[in-house]
This record gives sequence, C-alpha cells and structure tokens, in this order.
Amino acid sequence: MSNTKTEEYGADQIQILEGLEAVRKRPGMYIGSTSSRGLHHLVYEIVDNSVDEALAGFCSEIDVTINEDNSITVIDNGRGIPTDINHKTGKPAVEVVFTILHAGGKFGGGGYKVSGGLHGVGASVVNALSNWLEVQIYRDGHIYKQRYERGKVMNDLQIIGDCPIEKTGTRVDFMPDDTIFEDTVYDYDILKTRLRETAFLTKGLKINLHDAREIDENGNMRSKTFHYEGGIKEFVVYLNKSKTPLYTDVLYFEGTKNNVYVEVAFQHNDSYTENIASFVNNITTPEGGTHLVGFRNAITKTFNDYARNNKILKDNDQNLSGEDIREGLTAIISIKVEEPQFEGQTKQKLGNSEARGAVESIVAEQLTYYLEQNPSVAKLICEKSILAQRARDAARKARDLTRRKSALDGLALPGKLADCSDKNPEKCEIFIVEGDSAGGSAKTARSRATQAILPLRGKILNVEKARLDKILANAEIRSMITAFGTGISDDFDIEKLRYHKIIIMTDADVDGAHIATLMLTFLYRFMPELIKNGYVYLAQPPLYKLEKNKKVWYAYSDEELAQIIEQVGRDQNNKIQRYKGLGEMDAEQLWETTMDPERRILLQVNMDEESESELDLTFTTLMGDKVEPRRDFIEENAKYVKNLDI
Ligand code: TSJ
Repeated sequence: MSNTKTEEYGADQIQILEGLEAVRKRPGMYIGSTSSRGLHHLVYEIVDNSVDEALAGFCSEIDVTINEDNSITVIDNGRGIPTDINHKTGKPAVEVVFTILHAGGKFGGGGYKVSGGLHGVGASVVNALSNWLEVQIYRDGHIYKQRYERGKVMNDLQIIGDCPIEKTGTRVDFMPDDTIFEDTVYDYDILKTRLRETAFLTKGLKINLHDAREIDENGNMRSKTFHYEGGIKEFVVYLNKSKTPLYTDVLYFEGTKNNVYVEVAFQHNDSYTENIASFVNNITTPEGGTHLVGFRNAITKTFNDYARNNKILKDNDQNLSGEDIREGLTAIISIKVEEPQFEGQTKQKLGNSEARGAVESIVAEQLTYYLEQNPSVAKLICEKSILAQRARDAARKARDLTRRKSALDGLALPGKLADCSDKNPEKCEIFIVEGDSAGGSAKTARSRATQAILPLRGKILNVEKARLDKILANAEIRSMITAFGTGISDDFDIEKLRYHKIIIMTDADVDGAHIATLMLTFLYRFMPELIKNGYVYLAQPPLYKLEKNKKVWYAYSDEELAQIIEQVGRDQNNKIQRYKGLGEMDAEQLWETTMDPERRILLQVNMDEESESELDLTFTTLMGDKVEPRRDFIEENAKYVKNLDI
C-alpha cells in the first residue's frame, strides 16, 4: 500500500515533551481554532491515528459515529494501541499517548507514521479538550479500558473483559468540552466530505460514518460508507462526474524514489479550468509546493517532447505552455514522505526538495510510456492544448485592447452603473443587482453618497465554461471589472478597488442562488483577493412580509416567520406576503429590509485556507456541464448557497 511499514515498536519509543495544561490554556495553538472547525478537527486527529494503522498495513476498517449527545465514537480493527509499560514513565503506553503532549512516535522517528493532522498533535490534545474521553483496546485476548476527564486520568488502565485472541482494535469515545468550543454540535456533511477524501487517499480502507441523531423509519442511523479500491483514481472520476471527460482513461502513475512514495491520477475534461489537488501524507497542501512543481514540470516537458517527436508541433511552432496543457485538467497528486517540511505563512506548502525530483521523474517516465501506448489520447490532449494556446494569444490581444482603451478614456465607467458620490473606497459599497427592474428600485432606494448600484441583465456568463477571450468580451463581466477598478488576473491591483463592500443582491429563490453562484465563481476565478480580503457579501432579502394592524414585520426564513406569528398571535388579521423576487418590493421596502446598513443582514463570503480546495469542488459541482446534476445540486443546496460560508 505504501512505504510506511513500521519498525519494531515498543512503549519506550514514545517521546515525552510536556503537559496538557498548555493545551487547555491556548487551544487555538493546537487545533487552529475553537470554532466549529476546531470541533471537527478533534475527529480528524483521532481518525488519523487509525489511518496510520491502515497505512502500516494493519487496519482495514474504521467506524465513526456522531452519537445522540454529540459525543464521538471512533472504532478501528487495527492492532490496538500498545498497553505495555513505557519505561521512561512507568505507565502503559496508551496512557502516555493520551496524557502527554506530542506522545506517540510522531515526532520521534520510527514507531508511528504520520498521516494527517496539519497541527499533528494527536490524541492528547483531543483528550485535553474533552469533557471526558474513554479508550478501549482489544488486544491479546483482553479488553482494556481507561477513562479521562478534561485530560486527567480517572482510573488506571483496567482489563474489563476478555475477547477472542484474534479480535484486535481500538475504540475511542469523547465528548468535546463545551467550555472550550463555541459550538459543540457536529455537522454530518463536514465529516462526510473529509472522511470521503481520507478514503480516496487511502485505497482499500473502508470508512463508515454514522449519525445516531438521525434515525430513519426502519430504526437505522443515517450512515455512509466510503471504500475505494482505486484510491485517487476514483477520486478523479468523482471530481469529473459532473463534467465531460475528454477521454475515458484516468491516467494513474505510482512509484517510490528518494524515499518518496508518489501517486498521481489525472484526466482532462472539456472545460477550461484546471483543478489540481495535492496532498502530503494525506494532508492537503492548498498552496502546493515541490510535489506540485515536479508534477507540472513533468507534464509540460513530456507533452512538448511528445508533440515535437510526433510532428504535432512543427519546427517553427512555439512550445506549449504548462497552462495550456493543464486547461481542463483534473488531477490528484498524493505523496508520502518521512519528514514533511511545510513552508509559507500558513504552513500549507511542501518544501522537501527531494519530492520535486521524485514526482518529476516518476511522472515523466511513466507518462512518456503511456503516451506511446495510447496515441489517440495523446493526440486529444495535444490538440486541446494547442487550442488553449491560440485562445490565450487571442485573449492577450483582447486584454491589451481593453487596457489601452481604459487608459485613453480615463475611468470609463459602465453606463448602467449608478455610482456613489463619495470616493473613499472604505466607505463605499456596490450592489450588483439581478435584473433591471430591481436595479431601478435599488437606485431609488439607495443612499447616494456611499452606495453604488450596478444592475446586471439575467444570468452572467458561466466562466467555468468559456475561455478567457470570450469572458473578457462579455458585457456584464466587463461592467463589473470596470466598476470595481481593479483589473483582473495578472493586471489585478487591489489598491485600485473602488468599493470595500461588493454586495451581490439576487432573488431569494433557486435562480437567484444560481446567479449568485455564477457571480462568485467569476470573482473566485479572476479576483480571489476580493474574497480573501472579505470584501464580498451576499445581501439577504426577506422571504416574507407580515402585516397586522398597520404594523409590519419581515421574516428572512420560515422559522423566523413562525416565530413572528407566535409573537403577534395567529388570527385572520395577519396578512402574509411571500416575496418571490426583489422586484416585488418597492424602493422603500428594499431599503428597509435589504440595503439600509442599520437594519440589513449581510453574509460575508469567506474563503479560508483549509476550505479553499473544498470551495473549488463545490463550485465545480455547481458549474459542471451536464445540466441535470447541477440543477439537483442547486435545488438541494439553495439554502446552503444562501448561507454560503465557503
Ligand atoms: F488517537 C488515538 F491514539 F487515540 C487512537 C489511536 C484512536 C484510535 C481510534 C485508534 C488508534 C490506533 C492506534 N489504532 N491503531 C493504533 N495502533 C497503534 O497504536 C500501534 C499498535 C501496535 C503497534 C506495534 O508495533 O505492535 C504499534 C502501534 C503504533
């Protein structure tokens, strides 16, 4: 499976560093945050230990359960955490694992091999941050158990029963500490996404997720199993599911070099965007690093060599650029190294230099062979790359043109824009409004000094489905670019941004959600800095208006409407109007409910490091070519899109 077979492991190999009080004092240092993200991180920290056991070749199945009380149970069928006495501490190895920070061979070399956990701190941190935690070990025909509360040992490791000698494994139950976490309710979908990814990255490993809070009519828990014999090859199939692949094979190469185990899988689809996710020891590296560079170098070189040797590129033709070859490419790069070095501000970029050479030579060698064996696939990719190259040239010309034009015209703002009078970007906001009629109301309603209105007609271009030259020719998109003032892609300059709030205002229905998504896709692809800096917002128009005895209430959700009805009494004097679109509100109502900074609700669109790749996936599903699955997805998630916290 991989190169991580463990050496002889004993209780003595565990290193001891420091106590757990530090963790409770500064939890953020160990798990990143005490928000919902930190809460979910606890589960990954535990599960990663079982994944290590699977990577070592001793565990084939993991069960994760969200219990009714939001405690978590993780069970694996590995060898069971060692129970023998660690000579440095005089305590059972398992107790050391749970009570001493950084215990486990993670940092000691040998013993444990790390799979996950960006913060790589493990079981003791989870223990320190749990109201209670219980571990049970099936090993040597016995069932061992120990309980902890807020990191403190409650009893010595005990044998509580016997089991067949061949039954082995580890079970951990824990309850996150509600005095530490802001929110202690687990989200099934968050765990589902992450566990699916873990299963893709660990081929053959079966992971079952259960939710005891949701029981169906047959009395069964909501459950899902992830089990992929094809590993990352199936990951690529999954990512391209809503796309049209350019050829049927998923290319898959694997090998070990310089002590680096390398696996890559990829397939082109007929879109124009590149979707590459890279991992080191099952940890995502959103900022790439040496392994990604190696992959890029290998495919650029190999395809150029192939195209030259086979006269697809003539002597006078310029080389294909990496970007051209990666157009429409979906790829997973997964490597395993003994001592990963993470670099950059967020420690999400691989630094190990040996990884570049390893990935580069394994991919170049095996891809060269593959292309020779599969000339029709080779030809499809080369031809797509050549088209991409031509489009890129055309786009450059188009962009040069727009650049020159705006230089001549000064700030040639779009005709449809009703700009604000204040010129201080920090005070200014721009509403991007769906439809001319809502745009009209918004122009009447707005506060002229600081609020600008840009109405857009109908759906904007889906930038996932068009090449840059076409995108730049689109009138709605050009209006946005000129209104913002920043330029795009290489020319992008955030200093020139004219508004520090970009507010997308669409109808509160499925179409509105779709338009908002198209807009966010555009911003994400071409001006990600706007999202990263928190300048992008979604307006929240109300869903209902309730009128009674000349008083008016607005409700932004079904629950809120129910609350208001309860408050005012349920009788025939209640006049309830359901808003189907912004157009049904007059200017005053639009102001009161959605635009007035004193009263409105805005959702800020977030893109933080860890979810960056997830955002990509969400958007790809939303924006795929095949209309049907996309529509289902949007309908299912219309609410989610509204509450976008990507
Ligand atoms: F996080 C944790 F420590 F609490 C935890 C560890 C939680 C869960 C659910 C499982 C595990 C875990 C640890 N599963 N399997 C193991 N394996 C070992 O610790 C182990 C077993 C045997 C040997 C050996 O050399 O005999 C070595 C190791 C590291």
